[in-house]
Amino acid sequence: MKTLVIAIAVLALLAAPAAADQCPLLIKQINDAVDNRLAAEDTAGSTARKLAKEAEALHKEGKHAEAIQKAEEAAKAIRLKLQMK
Ligand SMILES: [Cu+2]
Repeated sequence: MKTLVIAIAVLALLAAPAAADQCPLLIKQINDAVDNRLAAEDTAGSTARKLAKEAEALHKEGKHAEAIQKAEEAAKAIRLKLQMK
């Protein structure tokens, strides 16, 4: 049991850096997609940008899982499929 707990902790540590550089990539995809929209300042576009900004803030606070969730929400607003690495 103890071994399992340690194994999970090690996995979490290994997963953290991957998640940490995942968020900016997702946020960039959203902002690029909004930039490429014909009417970039439409409602969906500004919603996506707002959510991407929130994702960035969460990422900076080290809350990567929440940042990714926020990025996914942003992508959904503009029907963008995010490329996970
Ligand atoms: Cu992050």
